[in-house]
Amino acid sequence: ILSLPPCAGIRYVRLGLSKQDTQSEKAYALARGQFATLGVDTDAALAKLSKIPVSLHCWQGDDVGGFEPSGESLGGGLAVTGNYPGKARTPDELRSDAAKALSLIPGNHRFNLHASYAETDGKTVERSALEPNHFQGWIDWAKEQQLGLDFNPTFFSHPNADDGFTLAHGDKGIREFWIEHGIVCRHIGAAMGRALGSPCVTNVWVPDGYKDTPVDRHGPRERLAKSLDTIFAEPLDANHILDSVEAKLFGIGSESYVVGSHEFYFGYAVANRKVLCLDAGHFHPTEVISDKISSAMQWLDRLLLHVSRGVRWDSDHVVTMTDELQAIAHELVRNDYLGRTHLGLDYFDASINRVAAWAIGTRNLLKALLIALLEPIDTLRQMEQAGDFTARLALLEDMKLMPFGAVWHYHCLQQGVPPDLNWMQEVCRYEEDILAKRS
Ligand code: RNT
Ligand code: ZN
Repeated sequence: ILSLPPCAGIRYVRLGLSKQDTQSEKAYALARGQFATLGVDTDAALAKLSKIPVSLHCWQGDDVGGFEPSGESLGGGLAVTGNYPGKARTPDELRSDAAKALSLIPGNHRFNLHASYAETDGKTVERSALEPNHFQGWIDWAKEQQLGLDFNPTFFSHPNADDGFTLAHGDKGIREFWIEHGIVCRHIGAAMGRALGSPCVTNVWVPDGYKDTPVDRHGPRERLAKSLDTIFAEPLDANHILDSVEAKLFGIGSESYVVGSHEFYFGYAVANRKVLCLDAGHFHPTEVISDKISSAMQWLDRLLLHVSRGVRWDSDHVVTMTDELQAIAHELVRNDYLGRTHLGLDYFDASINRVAAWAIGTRNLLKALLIALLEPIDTLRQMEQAGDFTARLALLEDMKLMPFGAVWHYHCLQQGVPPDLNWMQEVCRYEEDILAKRS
């Protein structure tokens, strides 16, 4: 056992379902019949599912490290735990790992980059001086892989962020450095969107906040608002870039006060017609974003979701098939919000194989969307409108054991992607051939 790679692929291979694959058409036909009885068209659901892009976050592949020559350690109150071998050390390794993950995920997706993943040929380029050409390698790769790109300025892991403040910093010079970073990143995002023919969601998240109780809660928020106004001052083509802003309740080192709170950014996004980013891990543990989506959508044109899984705190665990994940998917489908919602993932787990982490989280989000697309929503609505809450509850519960798995299995095979119990072998092989050889 000790000589096996950590992935223990040999044991997993035995779970392969080659026999069931040959019966998947039959299983799908049965499932299709069962859903049809409820008035649900499985073929239509799969056609819709195959068109929903998910933005895979580059930072799961290297523990939010990035490739700056200075190699600053992770800051901004973000923490990645674990030391699973094989983390990507170069942009090429990260691209190769991401391509492997994408080959295990049905559909056409996007890739979400941070400014700290610039390719500068080993030269130090200040964050305030980054240019689109520092991301040409990513743009070329995205073209080749037929991916859209999304982008984020990096307001952490930098000496100018060491005292916990960036855009809300009390020092004008430091504030201006970060404002400049925000401005150059919008141009980079727009260049990505132009090159790839698909708007690049460029998301601003800053860590600014205090560990302990401040006496001035107003000043930093006023400074943040002004900094954002300056960053967003130049109008850019919405066909190339969509600006979004992301709130947080607290972080490590900003337990008592976060400048960019939910109320702050909700107001900012409404007042300035920005995209609001809701991160599932950024609220009180009993608060859920699934209940915020339909409120936010009354006032906003578009949302960005950072689909994540908080465990006790904003721990960014791999997305699993939780009630909340399903609730999020139901909200998007039931209310027809998919066209106005950008789906991104945001978690970082270094204790497991990182390619598997991408595949597990993305596949789960797609499965949750599939479950939502297979809901007999018209029937449920009629029950609700008629005040028949007993029937509504009964049908919602009866739906839970419907044969979603057969539909998903068929979908994976149709899309040329290994189905459940078959994809992990690919990860194991990749680990043995590629990841295990990295020091
Ligand atoms: C941090 C935010 C933010 C980051 C990424 C790396 O709490 O969730 O989205 O996770 O920008
Ligand atoms: Zn996030």
